[in-house]
Amino acid sequence: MLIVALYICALVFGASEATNADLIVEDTQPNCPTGWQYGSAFKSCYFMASQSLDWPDAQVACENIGGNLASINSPQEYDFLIRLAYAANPLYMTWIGLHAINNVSPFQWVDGTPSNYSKWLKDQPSDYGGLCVGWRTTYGGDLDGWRNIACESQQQFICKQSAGYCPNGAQSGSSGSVSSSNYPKNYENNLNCLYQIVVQAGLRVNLTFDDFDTETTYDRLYIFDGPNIQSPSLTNLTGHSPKGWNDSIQSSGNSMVLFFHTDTTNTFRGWHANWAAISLNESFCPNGQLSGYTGPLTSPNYPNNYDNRLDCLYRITSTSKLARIRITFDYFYTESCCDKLTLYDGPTIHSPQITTLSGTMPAGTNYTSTGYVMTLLFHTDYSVNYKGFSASWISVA
Ligand SMILES: [Ca+2]
Ligand SMILES: [Ca+2]
Repeated sequence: MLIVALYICALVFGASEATNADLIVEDTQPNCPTGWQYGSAFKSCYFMASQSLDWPDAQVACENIGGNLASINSPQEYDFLIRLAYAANPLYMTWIGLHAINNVSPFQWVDGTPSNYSKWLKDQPSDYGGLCVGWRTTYGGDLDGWRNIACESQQQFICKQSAGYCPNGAQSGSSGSVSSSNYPKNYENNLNCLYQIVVQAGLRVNLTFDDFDTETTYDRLYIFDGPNIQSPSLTNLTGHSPKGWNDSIQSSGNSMVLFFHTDTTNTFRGWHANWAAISLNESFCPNGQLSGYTGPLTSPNYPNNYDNRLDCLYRITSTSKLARIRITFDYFYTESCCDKLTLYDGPTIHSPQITTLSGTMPAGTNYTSTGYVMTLLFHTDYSVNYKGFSASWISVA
């Protein structure tokens, strides 16, 4: 299992091979939330508020729905917005995002955009005006434009936020990478982005994250084991990965789908992962038929990490039929939820179970069979792997 803040334990089912017919990327992404006006030329969404507030409260109200008081950065944007503002508020001032910190500082946009463009009314800004900027939208001639007025004044206001765009989500081939939009800059609010990765039939998708940083609970990446979001869930991820986090997740078939949802407020850096097609045979078990009087037994690849999706069987048979088998672990470390070593008191996994081990154990922990054969099954799930285990077995009386 992947460990990022929250997860749900996922069921893994066999997935059928994806075909091109399955790979229809639906346009799931409206660019703006409901009620906001999309300005495609400005890659922005705008919301004209009907209530009247002072400037600081208006800014907070915009932040609460995912934006800021609007900046106006070009004559084209001015012309686009004046229709929207005038229609809702033809008689009074409308707050925009321009303000000054104090009497001697310049006017600046609250969203941090540069103030290269301005449309002040005649004789504005005034030394006798306030620190916040209202917009008179009664247009025509010199009638419309900006005026600095007292921030305590109650006005209607206009909010702005970046429009949401999903990256091209359809990927195929033998390797590639996927990330949240804008990565490593913050992703947008209101995203519903679909990513589909398809590799050659007979191969699987191995996805390795090197960064994950989203708003815990509210901004979440869902991962599915198949060609669409109806496929079985592998996991879902939200929150902030630990430093140096680097983990992989594998599909059981030749496709994987990711779906990234963000809510209306608070964005973070997002996530980035590389993917590669891997062979179904890449994970393999060592020869598990062990016999004699004594010998070593380790997890596959030890002391390197074991692979995902293993079911490795070990059968230890003592040469002496009067002996019992004692196994002693000098090292044990597996993913505690999901990667398990089960010991059976006999020749098959249908023999009575001695114990199931996962997580960590003190060196020297040992178990003994009642007869001369012990069977072990090492099962690992689709993600997160550690060093595994190192043990020795010996025939005892
Ligand atoms: Ca959010
Ligand atoms: Ca695991």
